[in-house]
Amino acid sequence: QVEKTWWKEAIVYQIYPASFSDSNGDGLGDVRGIINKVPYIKSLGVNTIWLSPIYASPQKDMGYDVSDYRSIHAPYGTVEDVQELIDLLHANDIRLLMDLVVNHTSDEHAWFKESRSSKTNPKRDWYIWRDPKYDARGQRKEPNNWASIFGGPAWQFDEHTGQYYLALFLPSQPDLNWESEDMRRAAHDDMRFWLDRGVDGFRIDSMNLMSKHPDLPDGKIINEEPYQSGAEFFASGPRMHDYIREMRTKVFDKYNIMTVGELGFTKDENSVREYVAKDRHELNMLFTGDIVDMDFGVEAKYGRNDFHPRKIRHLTNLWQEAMPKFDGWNTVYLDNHDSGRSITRYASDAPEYRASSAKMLATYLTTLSGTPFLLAGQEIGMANLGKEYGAEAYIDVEGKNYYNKVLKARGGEVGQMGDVLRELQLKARDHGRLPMQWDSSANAGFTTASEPWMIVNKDYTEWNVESQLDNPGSVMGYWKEMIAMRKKMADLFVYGSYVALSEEDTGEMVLGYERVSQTGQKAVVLLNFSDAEQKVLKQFEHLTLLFSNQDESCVGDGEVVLQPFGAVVLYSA
Ligand code: TEU
Repeated sequence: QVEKTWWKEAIVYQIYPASFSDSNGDGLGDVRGIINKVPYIKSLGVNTIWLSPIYASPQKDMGYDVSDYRSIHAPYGTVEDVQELIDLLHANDIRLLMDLVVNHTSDEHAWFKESRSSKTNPKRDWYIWRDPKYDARGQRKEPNNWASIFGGPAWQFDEHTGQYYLALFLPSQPDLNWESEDMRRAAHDDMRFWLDRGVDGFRIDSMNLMSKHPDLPDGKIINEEPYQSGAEFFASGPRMHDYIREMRTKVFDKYNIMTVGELGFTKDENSVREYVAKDRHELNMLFTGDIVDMDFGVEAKYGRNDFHPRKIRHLTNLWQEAMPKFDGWNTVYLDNHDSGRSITRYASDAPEYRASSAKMLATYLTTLSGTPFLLAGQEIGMANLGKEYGAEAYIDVEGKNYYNKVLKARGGEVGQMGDVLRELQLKARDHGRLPMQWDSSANAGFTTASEPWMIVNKDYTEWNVESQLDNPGSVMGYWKEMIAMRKKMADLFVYGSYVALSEEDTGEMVLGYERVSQTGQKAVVLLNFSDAEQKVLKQFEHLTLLFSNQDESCVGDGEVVLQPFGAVVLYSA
């Protein structure tokens, strides 16, 4: 029997602050913009918001480079505005999760400025500093061969003190040294600053990177590149779980909050168990990156690799079946601000299939065990920028770094970059950050400025909130019904057990599973991940149609006919 708690019943709506709603016409979203949209958010039925970082930041990585955890990036607003937002959300029974980015800071954070000022500064060991190495010819080298996740070396040389500092993301995002107790105490204080203001929890950024192997060994050589991943020495390192337990006992346990850890690189069941098994008392839930990586290349995100429904079957079964073994809990998500939109990547954004695809994926997200997370815009079927957009449309640092690296390797021949552009069109982080499409007016009603901070997808004239608001048949109408159903039938859809249907039962293009409640209610969910009709030849006795994104004639005697990207939920009480 699964224990009931509010965070298992949460339905989380992720807001990327720059792109949600601009209240003051400067082209950038802001806190006041979110405040203005609270009635809309409430109308969807979601009960929790995850807000990507809004702290003071030079914005080299869109706020994931924090220069002061206790103040707000001025164009977004003030701490008082955030307090107003928190109070308004609470008055509407909506909770707020903030993004906690404490694996690294900005190089403009006061801590780093002090740390880099001298080798004897008391904050020197708040970051990871090492002496250079020298090769046979006496050339200065990095302390090890690790690559930055955004390209290039993970070490940056600082002339002033003649040492390198570790920066796993951008050079301007130095990694904090969690081995320093003083540093940990300061981070804990900053967490309390927000919890004391009523924040209901944190999505913890790059959580499993906080503990590095103390010897910082060279990473395994896996390709010809000058720098190698090294993740085996910085992901889920030796003291990782101590740091989480300390955070819990010293900070989190004093509040009724929820925690969700972001875990890139940690993909095996046993490691995941250590973070979320109930008896470990660490995190409430986590994001295993694998579900957003299903079409990533073997070595790198932008390597070619097609999505196949078999992958989502494998990962869904893996995590749905794993969690109950250790009384753990998980998230259910397909989209975030770090990649392309799921409709484009895992279903279809072709005009004839787009709405069905959006609804089919909504069915997936709302009928599984785990806390669903949707990215703002998903509820109206927002998709990637189309193929008519060239490389210049992509402004995020991750995709740009990759593009420029390949361009250089190919001698600057822009004409030969078609394959890389295709990868950006699928997976670039820009797609997950597109301005919200509110209506069909200029710039989708996102801003009154003539120049929004980033490109607005021109499909907004057709795909926007206003056109779907009063339309029960729309993608938004479907999401609202699915969310309401999940809440109403929580014993089944939130707390029920999961039983996989095999590929033999459903055919390879259909994902199928059952949910069964304690009292014997049962749902069968069938999702067609292809653009062809699929027949599931199976007798589902006593089951009636509960929900579908296609017309009702789909259930026959001993067969269910799924239209392209069709979704069918059968039910028996
Ligand atoms: O992402 C962590 C991370 O590992 C990313 O590199 C992710 O794998 C990649 O973006 C996929 O394309 C988090 C945040 O979600 C991301 O926005 C930040 O840039 C990053 O941390 C650094 O804070």
